[in-house]
Amino acid sequence: MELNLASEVLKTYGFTKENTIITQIGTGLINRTYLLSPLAEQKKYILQQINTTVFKSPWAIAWNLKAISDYLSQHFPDYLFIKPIPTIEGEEMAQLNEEFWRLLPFVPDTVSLDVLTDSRQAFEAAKQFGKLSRLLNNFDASTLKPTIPGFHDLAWRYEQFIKALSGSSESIKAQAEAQIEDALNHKHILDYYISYTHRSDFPDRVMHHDTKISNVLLEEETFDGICVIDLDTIMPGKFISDLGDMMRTYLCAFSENEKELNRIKIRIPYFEAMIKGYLSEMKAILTETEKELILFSGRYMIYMQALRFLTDFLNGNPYYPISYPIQNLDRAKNQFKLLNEIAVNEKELQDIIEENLMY
Ligand code: GN1
Ligand code: MG
Repeated sequence: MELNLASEVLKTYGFTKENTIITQIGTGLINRTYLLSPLAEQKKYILQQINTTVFKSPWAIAWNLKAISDYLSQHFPDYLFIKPIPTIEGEEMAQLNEEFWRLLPFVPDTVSLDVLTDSRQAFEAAKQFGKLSRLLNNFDASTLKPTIPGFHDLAWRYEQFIKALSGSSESIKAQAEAQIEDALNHKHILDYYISYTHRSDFPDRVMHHDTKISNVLLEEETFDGICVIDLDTIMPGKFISDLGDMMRTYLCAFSENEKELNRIKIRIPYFEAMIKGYLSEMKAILTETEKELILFSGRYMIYMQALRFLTDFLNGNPYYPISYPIQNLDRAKNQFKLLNEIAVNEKELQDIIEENLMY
């Protein structure tokens, strides 16, 4: 972080550059995150710059977090909700010129993982995300603001893809020919989704919208789930967003960046643990329609992410940072392979779901 800016931001929170150690942490693609260790305190903090290209109205994030945190502290005072620490002037965020920063408490004795190495981690993480939605079941989701309009709207993502397709050059399209075909061939996922959206028992709920494993803090020795973090995309959505993104990111031992496609396989025990963890919180409140869509949630999120990577590639990579030119195309390939793995294992996965819905 630029030195001048650093001291301005720190001052807003009552720290100085001289008495605070700052180190960059985190692996997210969107926000920049720093660990702040004031020399005079045991406590540490997380300082994060909000990416305003992605989050065009940062105050919407602050609004949502305040509304949810007020509700939770009134109804579930023991729940650990990581809300921003106000500036010394009492603001929810620090605004410096066009930049937005916020300070969060660092939760000691916890770890955040980048990959799951044990199915129990899938159980613990899924339980944490399920718990957040369960505690907010009676909270009026419509009072929240969309922090990214259309974020998990598959119809909009598909439209963006079609638009990118018509705007890209023949040579780019030739490079992505197979993935474009995959995207078009899987449009039935969108049609299926649309056929459900008007059902009255497919409610908007409060969703986290970014349920990857690094967004759950686990106790560092026992690996018990402690809390969820990265709350910028908490907003109204369908339950398929959270469960689906867990399927997308927990089931394979390799991430969306893996290029060796025969490594993209589904770990069935992780699926089972994830379903058990999520249902341990959500089974009692999911509607019949939602229960029907459990496995579909994975298809929905994996397809959407494949479309997003492919669209970004066709557009010249304005959104997802890349370390080589065709990385977003490779990521799309990876996601289409994962989508195919869901289809290959469908029967077994659906049996697991049904078994766990029964008891
Ligand atoms: C982005 O920055 P990160 O890694 O938390 C993206 C998610 C994608 C993910 C894919 C705001 O999340 O929706 O699933 O990349 N977040 C936003 O890696 O676009
Ligand atoms: Mg995120």
